[in-house]
Amino acid sequence: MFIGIDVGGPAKGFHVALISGPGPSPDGLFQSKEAPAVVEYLSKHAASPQIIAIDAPPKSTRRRIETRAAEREVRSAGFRVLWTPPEEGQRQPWMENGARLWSLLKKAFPTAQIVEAFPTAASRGLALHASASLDLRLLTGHRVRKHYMDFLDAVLAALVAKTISEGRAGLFGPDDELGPIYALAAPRLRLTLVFVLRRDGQDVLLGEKKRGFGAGYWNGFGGKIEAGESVPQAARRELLEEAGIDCDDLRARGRLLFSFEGRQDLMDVTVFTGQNLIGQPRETDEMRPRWIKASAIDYDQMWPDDRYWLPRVLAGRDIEAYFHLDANHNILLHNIIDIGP
Ligand code: 6U4
Repeated sequence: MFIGIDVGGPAKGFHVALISGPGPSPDGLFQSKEAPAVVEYLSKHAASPQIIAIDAPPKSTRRRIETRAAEREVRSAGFRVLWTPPEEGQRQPWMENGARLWSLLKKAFPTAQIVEAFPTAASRGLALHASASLDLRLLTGHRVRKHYMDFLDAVLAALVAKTISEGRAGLFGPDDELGPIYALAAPRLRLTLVFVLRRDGQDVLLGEKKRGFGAGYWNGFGGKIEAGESVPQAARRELLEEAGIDCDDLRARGRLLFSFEGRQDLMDVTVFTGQNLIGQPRETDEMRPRWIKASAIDYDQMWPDDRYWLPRVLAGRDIEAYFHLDANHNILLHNIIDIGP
């Protein structure tokens, strides 16, 4: 039996998800504002839990002067963390709630492994090799809609618990003073992709990729971010290497996440546009550049996801998108969000 618990402040309380079957789907949800009620519920319905994953630290403050190692690692993986405050700092009510729950659960279930989880990571692609189906009948009850997001985080925490038992969970900060943080971590490859525009965006510089990943497709210019490089620095370096030009007004337009069927890792691409071209585009070993009318782009010659998101970027919108592709580059799942301006 695997249990995930989402911890909120006094108003929201605790959201609990149980996974008791062999699959990755929850079969029980529970909510209460009181930590003892959670223990009582679990004692009745989860008599021998193997792993309990809680999305709050075991203590609401830390002793050391520096921030927690596990939180720093989660942060450097690109995720927003809420820092555990130092002892003399301002305690956060949800962390106090969490610490109370941790100590009650340790007493009630001395043989269970109790861990800290980072479930909200699903939204940034940490959970890409995990999927669960949620039986919508579990969401019955006229007030439950208010709790959807918290239940989803509880389900994700329960999935973290299950993934730990399978040896597949990501572990951040093994030597952290309060213990490590577990997440459904997929290793990621950080990449850039630049579209240079001309005539106020009427023309866009595309290139035919001559070799390597995506060879044969027309695309913008970009590649892997190297160690020690910022994302915009990498974008300019790749533009120079692949098209022989520089651009000094690159602006990030969004983030694309790609995963592939049968592969664990994730491509995390930051997309830029710019207009201040320095130099003349020229063919390189990697790319054959050409100015194309934005209104006449042949999307059949590009990655199949491009038709979904590139028109938005060229129209000046900022986006976030996720695509899951099979080995033949068919899109199996997608999710596009217009984030402005
Ligand atoms: P090497 O060959 O190691 O120098 P590098 O130039 O560092 O490679 P590369 O060319 O493999 O990296 O980078 C892949 C490029 O393809 C990046 O600009 C991102 C882009 N890309 C990857 N998947 C894409 C997709 N599904 N749709 C898209 N661009 C994609 O439009």
